[in-house]
Amino acid sequence: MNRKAAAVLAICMAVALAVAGAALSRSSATPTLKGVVGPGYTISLKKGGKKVKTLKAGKYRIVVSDKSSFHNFTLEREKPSKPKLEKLITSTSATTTKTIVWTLKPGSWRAYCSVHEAQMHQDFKVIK
Ligand SMILES: [Cu+2]
Repeated sequence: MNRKAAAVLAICMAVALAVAGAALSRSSATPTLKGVVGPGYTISLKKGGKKVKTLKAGKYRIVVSDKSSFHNFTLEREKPSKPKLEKLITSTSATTTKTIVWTLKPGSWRAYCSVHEAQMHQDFKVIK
């Protein structure tokens, strides 16, 4: 085989591998968490209809339905606090549904509205 043919073959194999890899990662389902904030002073994060208390560390699809224009939905790892893992998923003024995919690492986590955190929060653990 000449060098050019070898290079073409190598490229074809790389493409085939990439396609197979994408198909694999799609078939291994990412679990979905559902967050709801508002319209009142309530916030929740659920998995399969149940309030999240403990999760296995890993990648999650997080779908947040923000039903209020004066609350937000924030997800943060509180312990350990470093490195900082915090995400404002829906902003305060927005009334929207937003989906993110995020890797949750082990620790103590909190879903909360940063404007009214004292009354609007849900704590949960992420374990290895
Ligand atoms: Cu709020």
